[in-house]
Amino acid sequence: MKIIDLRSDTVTLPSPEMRRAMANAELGDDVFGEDPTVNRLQAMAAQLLGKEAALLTTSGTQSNLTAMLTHCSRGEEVIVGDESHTLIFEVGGAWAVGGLGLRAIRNDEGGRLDMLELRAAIRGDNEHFPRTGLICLENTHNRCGGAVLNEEDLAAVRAIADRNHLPLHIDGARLFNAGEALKVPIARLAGYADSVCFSLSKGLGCPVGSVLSGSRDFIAEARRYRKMLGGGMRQAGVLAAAGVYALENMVQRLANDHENARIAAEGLAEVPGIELAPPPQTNLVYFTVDGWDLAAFVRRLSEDGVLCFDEGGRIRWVTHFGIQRADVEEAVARVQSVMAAGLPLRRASV
Ligand code: TLP
Repeated sequence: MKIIDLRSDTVTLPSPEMRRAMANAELGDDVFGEDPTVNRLQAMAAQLLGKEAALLTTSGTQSNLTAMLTHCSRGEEVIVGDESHTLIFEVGGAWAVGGLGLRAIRNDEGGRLDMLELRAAIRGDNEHFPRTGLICLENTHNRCGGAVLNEEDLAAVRAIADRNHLPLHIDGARLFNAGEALKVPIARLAGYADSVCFSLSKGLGCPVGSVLSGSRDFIAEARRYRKMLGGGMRQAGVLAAAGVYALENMVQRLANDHENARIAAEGLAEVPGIELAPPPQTNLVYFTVDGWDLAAFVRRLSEDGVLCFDEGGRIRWVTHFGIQRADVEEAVARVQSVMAAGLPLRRASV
């Protein structure tokens, strides 16, 4: 039985061509700034994002924490969405490592910040208050179903940031997916933020890495925090070569992931007892399953070779480089049979 792994786009394995690029990478010591492949990746990323400079980091988590530490001083608050990855899944690094407060305000179902709450959350100049140091957005938004923030959404937050002289950071772990969904170059989306990071290790198919970008001064300072966080990586060109390969070859294919997510969603919507929550905009498909304990449903599906996660009341499927159209069709068929097998029991109990 073929295992269909829909747990995350982080499970992607580097292709033979990407491995070849890694094996042949020209290397140097990146802590001395001497790794030509890292320098090339950073220059490419900065250009794609329309920023002055960029920095290879070990992970999205390290990029976001580095950005927060660089923008803020100890004791300040970072405004984040209450469904944001930074708040929920990054081990509280801002609190623990940075002495920063995370001030959570409501995300709507589209991953946007509630504008009234955002305005109210920005601290006034009063010695009783911590200072607000940064606003963070997430694009695409993981827990809001892979929702895309468009330019209007971004401009609205930028205007508030400007009015309050605050920097804006975008966790763009899946920013290329947003660019693909909106059919705009990612520089247009990045242009609203002072700093932006994107993941190499998700839809782009690299084994490791994330890239943080911003102004030259911001990145110079971010290098120090990356070093503090253990991210000074020496001959990191082995990893950067995968990134260079990905930026040249793996961006176009994200459209397939979105198409496969749409096909999965259409198939799932036909299965009695399954409800999409919400319909997908990119490569993440969330759904609820009527009549099942979700942990039991995930276990049952894994026995049938479909791997996925229960993300707090919803199942998440992620399409990626390792998943073809036939795989999502097969996964839907396996869900259909699990649900059909469950139905007679439920009918009997009515
Ligand atoms: N997300 C992973 C898990 O951590 C949940 C996933 O499977 O989706 N920002 C966003 C929006 C993310 O989705 C992730 C990873 C990160 C940051 C962190 O990236 P890494 O895993 O490289 O630290």
